[in-house]
Amino acid sequence: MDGLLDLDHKHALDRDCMTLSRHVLQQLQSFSADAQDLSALMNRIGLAAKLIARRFSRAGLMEDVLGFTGQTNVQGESVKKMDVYANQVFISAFEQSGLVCRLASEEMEKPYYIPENCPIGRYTLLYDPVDGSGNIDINLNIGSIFAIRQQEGMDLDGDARDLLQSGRKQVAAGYILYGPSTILVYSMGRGVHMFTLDPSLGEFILSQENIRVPDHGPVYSVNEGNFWQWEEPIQDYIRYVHRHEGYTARYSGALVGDFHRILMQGGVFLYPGTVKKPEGKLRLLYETAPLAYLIEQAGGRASTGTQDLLDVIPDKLHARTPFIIGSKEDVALVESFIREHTRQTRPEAIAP
Ligand code: P6P
Repeated sequence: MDGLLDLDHKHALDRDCMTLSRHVLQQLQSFSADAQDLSALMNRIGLAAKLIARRFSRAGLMEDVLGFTGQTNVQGESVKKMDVYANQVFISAFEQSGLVCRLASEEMEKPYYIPENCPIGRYTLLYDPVDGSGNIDINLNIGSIFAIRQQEGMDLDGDARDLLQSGRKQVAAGYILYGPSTILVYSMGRGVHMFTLDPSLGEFILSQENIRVPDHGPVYSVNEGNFWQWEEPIQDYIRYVHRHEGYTARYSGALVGDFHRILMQGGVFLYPGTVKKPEGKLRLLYETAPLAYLIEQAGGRASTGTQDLLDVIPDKLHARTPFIIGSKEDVALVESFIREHTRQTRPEAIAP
């Protein structure tokens, strides 16, 4: 033996060494300054995830962690203490990083600028720091969603108009799911990859590469309590899955967990518009567009019902979209109900 490990042990060691930052460099097949920046950026997101996971894991034992702040955010939603904490974690993780000039968050009306980063840091981080915060106080799954875009132009007046572009401008996107284990799923346009936090190492270690969503799956995930608020074609789709074998309903009330199930097992998640709110509830730039980027990378689809989600151009930072995402056959089935309804009611609207 020349002092080298046998193959089994070496494979195990290599696996434990496939961290997030190393995987990014492998994905980009480069050690250039740009590649190093993106690797460092993903590593900071991993740090933010670890800090948030740590807080969640001890929330019930610490004072002043759970519950509401008494404030409402730009969305008009009651803000939880964990929302504020997690939002700040991402800001703190990127200060003095030289990587990210701006952060746009569900919790902040305007983008947050990190001036010391701006001359060099050309990236913007868009994120939902805690998605599904209603689940925090009852210890059910929650998530964080993120997208990375390159800053275009100087944004001198600080209104970040260059962010109002389609989701195809995303450089990378992903989410963290705080569940029985903490996992981080991301893509930089070369497939979808999953990392599992190894608490003994304090590292996210690659656990699954090149995830592909099945072309069809049994799950439909939607809040059926909104049934009577939906437009007719969505109601017709729900009646269809009620009457046909092979479908099962799963809905946790937290987008990241519901999406992760669809990514891994197939099926479709819907958050449609309602008569009162035709634009739906979920926000484009830091919820639906990042997940749409991932699902397309995994071989699936995301739609507003009438348009590919990644082609939507927002008119404001916190724009919302109706959301249908998952296996391509299941998304197409939902769209077929919408198209049939349009054919019957507004035939002139159907492209020849
Ligand atoms: P509803 C959580 O508040 C959230 O933003 C998503 O995580 C989730 O998918 C959705 O809203 C749930 O909304 O109306 O079904 O409670």
